[in-house]
Amino acid sequence: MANPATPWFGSHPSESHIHFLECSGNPGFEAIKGKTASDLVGLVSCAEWTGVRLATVLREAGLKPEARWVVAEGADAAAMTRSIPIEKCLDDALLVYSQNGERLRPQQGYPLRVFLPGFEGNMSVKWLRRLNVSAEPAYSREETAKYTDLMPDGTARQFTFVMEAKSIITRPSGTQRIAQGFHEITGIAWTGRGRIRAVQVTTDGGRSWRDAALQEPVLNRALTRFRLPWTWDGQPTTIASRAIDETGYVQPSFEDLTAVRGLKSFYHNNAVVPWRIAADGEVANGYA
Ligand SMILES: Nc1nc2c(c(=O)[nH]1)N[C@H]1C(S)=C(S)[C@@H](COP(=O)(O)O)O[C@H]1N2
Ligand SMILES: [Mo]
Repeated sequence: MANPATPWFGSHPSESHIHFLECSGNPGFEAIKGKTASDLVGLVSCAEWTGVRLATVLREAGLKPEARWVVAEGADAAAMTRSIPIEKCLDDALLVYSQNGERLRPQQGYPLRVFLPGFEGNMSVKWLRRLNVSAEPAYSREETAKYTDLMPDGTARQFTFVMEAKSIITRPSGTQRIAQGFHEITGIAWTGRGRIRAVQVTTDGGRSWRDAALQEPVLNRALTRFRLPWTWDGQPTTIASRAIDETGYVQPSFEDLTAVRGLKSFYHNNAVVPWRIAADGEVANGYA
């Protein structure tokens, strides 16, 4: 890339979109023992990203018919390398140079990074220095030894790009303490497949679920706040939320997720997080 002080992208049409960015190791499968909401889903953020569509740049360069993957390489010591399917590259993939209205910060990939809405955070390669169009993926470290999902039968799922629907109650949540009486339960939900359609909340350990109110605007692939009024009667109970996205997909319980995935994998744990509320109002992780 030329001198970053004279951005080449000045002549290209730019777009701004609000999207979440989530590490697929958020929180892993062992880390469900975390105490706070941040321990459990702290590796997610949401920002307004500004940049040029990758499709614009690829079309300008010219794609051969056999082009199936774009391999993005970062300029860090690890030369972080990920293969992106051409369908995503020609869809909503961005080359971003700005986050929340200011130039990318050094830690976020200055001067330029890839941004792939809804895909695992690892693929949004920072400090981008090379894009290589190819017929095959690169099979880099980050898509073989790392960022694959070991299944119970010993095979591994590869190229699990999309971050599935997830939600968590942030108040009341782990290490907080509540008093008997009125509370507004609130939290965040998101999905890599589009918009959140609904968030259901249980206050009786999963026996019944009620629809929470979603805060507008509910944006595509963005954090969505939900709220539900609740009066705690002082009896020990468990509260939890589950997200439903616009495809109809329902966020699974940890039991349902691990029935399919087993306990050997690390990435892509989007299970429901239950918070246990004790008689003294102490809120703790329902798994731990
Ligand atoms: N070049 C490069 N890009 C990278 C990484 C990296 O180590 N090197 N880390 C990835 C991972 S694992 C994640 S989760 C996101 C985090 O982006 P953020 O620091 O802007 O939150 O960047 C991704 N892009
Ligand atoms: Mo990550």
